[in-house]
Amino acid sequence: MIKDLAARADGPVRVSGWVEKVRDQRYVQFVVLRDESGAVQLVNGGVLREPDPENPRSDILVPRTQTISELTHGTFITVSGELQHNERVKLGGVEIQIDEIEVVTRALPDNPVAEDSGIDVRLDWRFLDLRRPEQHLVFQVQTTFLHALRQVWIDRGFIEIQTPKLMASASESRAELFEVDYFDGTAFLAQSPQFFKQMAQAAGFGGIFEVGPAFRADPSFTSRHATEFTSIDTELSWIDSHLDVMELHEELIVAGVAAVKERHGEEILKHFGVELEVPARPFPRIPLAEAKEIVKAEGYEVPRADADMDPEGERRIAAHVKQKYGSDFVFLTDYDASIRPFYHMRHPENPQLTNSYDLIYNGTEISTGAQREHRIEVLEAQAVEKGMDPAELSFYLDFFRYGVPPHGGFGMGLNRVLMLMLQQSSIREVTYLFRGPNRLLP
Ligand code: AMO
Repeated sequence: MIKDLAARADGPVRVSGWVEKVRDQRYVQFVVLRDESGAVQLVNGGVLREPDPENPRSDILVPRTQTISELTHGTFITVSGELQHNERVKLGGVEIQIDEIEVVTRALPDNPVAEDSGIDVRLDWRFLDLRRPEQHLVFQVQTTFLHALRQVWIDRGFIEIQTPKLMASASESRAELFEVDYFDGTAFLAQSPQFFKQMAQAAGFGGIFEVGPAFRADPSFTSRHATEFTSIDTELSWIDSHLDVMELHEELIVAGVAAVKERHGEEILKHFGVELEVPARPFPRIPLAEAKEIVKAEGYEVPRADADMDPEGERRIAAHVKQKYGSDFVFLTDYDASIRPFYHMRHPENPQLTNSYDLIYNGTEISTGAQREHRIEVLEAQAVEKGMDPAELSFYLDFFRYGVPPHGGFGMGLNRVLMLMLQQSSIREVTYLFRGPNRLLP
């Protein structure tokens, strides 16, 4: 790998990578070669443009000179040569004097992605766009973040599950539901593993987690919505209330952000100008009604009093929390039952409210969590109250007819977490292949 070259002694080396730049001068040629680990300068000295009858090697040198002149950006080459340490070389303090060059796969000269290309062009040519070092960093961060979360779950003895993405019913709401032909009938793409992660509680698994795709037929073109996204889900048994879920949530977030900061903090600062902060626990917690009052007092009224926070409200409460408590995270709690799904447990003292929360990160919702209703009679009544047909949900309701412990969990959009952590303008920037209402390719 190119990044290891600086630690090696001078001598023969063989490297492969993409041509980033060619500087073709009269007597010397320079090539910047990049692989996924970094970049190095290649040098072709003693350039001869014409065969020289006085120089017996010129017949070798001339073809190589020409090969290098014709290298296009993005061409993949393998080079053998002499590694030399040279402090004056800005790129890693080493360079390679080329002995032999092999063109492995040639790139067309008209690279469609330029420095200033718009997001749609970049997504059309995502494989070229992803070659940029900052894009590699996004997915290195994602890998580290998920690894840190997995470590927490594994240390706690949680079990990883994979739930089906083809379902016979909706999992969140009838709106935003993708239907697919399924032999002689219809199937629906899973909007969330909600029902199946709760099934694991009825099965006695205790703590479980899943990182997998979720689908929403959401026609909006906002910066935070995709029609397919990666959902981080967890569920655990034997909780007293949603407060236990929130504690696990905090532990996971702190572990994830700390691991990312430790491993990629400097690179994140360099490429995105973001100084990552590991949040202090506990995160501030504000009941939704109070949060609306706070932003109202500061001059912004959330359009509908009986609705969730809107994006502007989220930004404003986050700014308030940042200023007052110095936290990038805030839990909004005590959501009204009218705006929560039927499976959320209601407050023991005030059945108008639910034992649920949203987690806001840098001004945008990243997660919803709750204690679930585990008493079948109550659950059934809540489903009916929401206009649902218990017969259609019988497979799910059956989980609660044979003994199930109190439990709760949350779902968190991985793409949103990355967008907000790296302070990117859209989840398109941090999704490997974005899917939206008008994007199914590549
Ligand atoms: P909810 O519907 O709030 O809750 O989704 C959880 C989180 O998933 C992410 N998310 C999305 N990300 C990108 N594009 C979308 N269209 C999109 N929709 C949702 C968000 C959101 O906070 N079953 C519950 C979770 C639970 O209670 O365990 C659920 O799905 O980050």
